[in-house]
Amino acid sequence: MSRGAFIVFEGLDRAGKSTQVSMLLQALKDRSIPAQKQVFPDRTTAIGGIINDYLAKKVELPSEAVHLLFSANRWECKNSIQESLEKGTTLVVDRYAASGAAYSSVTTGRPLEWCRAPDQGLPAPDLVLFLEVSPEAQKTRPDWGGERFERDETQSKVAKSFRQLATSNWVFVDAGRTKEEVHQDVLDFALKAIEACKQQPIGKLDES
Ligand code: DGP
Ligand code: NA
Ligand code: NA
Repeated sequence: MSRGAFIVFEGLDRAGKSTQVSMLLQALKDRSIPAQKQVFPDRTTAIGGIINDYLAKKVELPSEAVHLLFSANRWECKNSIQESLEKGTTLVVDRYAASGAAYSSVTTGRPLEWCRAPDQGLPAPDLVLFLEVSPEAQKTRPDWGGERFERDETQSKVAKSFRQLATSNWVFVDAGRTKEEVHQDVLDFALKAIEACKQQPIGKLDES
C-alpha cells in the first residue's frame, strides 16, 4: 500500500497558513484523497498548554527552555505522524521543525545548528510550502501584534533564518495574492508531492 505525504506549511505569522491548510484539506477530500490536519504548536497537549501560556505572555521562561518545549511538542506527535503516513493518510501540517529553528535562532541568538539539533530524527516533510508575505500585508491581518513574537523586528529576522533553512523540498509561494490564486499553486505542488512520495520511505530530519 502506498503511504501518505507529509506536507508542511511554513511562513511568518499571519501569512495565511491556516486558511491554506483548510483549503488544501477540502480540495484533497473532494478528490477522495485521505488527508488529515495537524497544527504546531499543538496547544491541546500538556506541553502545548505551557507553550500557549508563554505565547500569550502569561508565563516567562528562558528562550532555550521554550525552544525545547516546542521540539518536545513535535516529538509528542511523532508516532501518530508516522502511523498516519504509513496507513496512507496525507498530513497537512501548519508549521513544523523549520519554525522551531527559524524562530528560536532569533529568540535565543544561538546558531541554526544548535536550534535544529533537538528535532533531528523526527519524520521529515516531503514538501514544505513557504508562504511569503510582505511586512505591510502582514500587519493588516486581524489581531496583529497580540502574541509574543509578533513584532516587525523579530519577523524580519525570522524571515532571514527561514531562507537559510530551505532545502530542495521547499517551494516559495507568493501569498500576497488572493487566497484562491495561492490555493491553486498549493494544490498543484501538493498533488505532485502526494504522487511522488507514494513508494518512497518516510524521511528523517537530518542527523548529520
Ligand atoms: P501560530 O500558532 O502558528 O501562530 O504559532 C505561534 C507562534 O509561535 C508564532 O509566533 C510562531 C511561533 N512558533 C511556532 N513554532 C515554533 C517553534 O518551534 N519554536 C519557536 N521558538 N517558535 C515557534
Ligand atoms: Na501567530
Ligand atoms: Na496558524
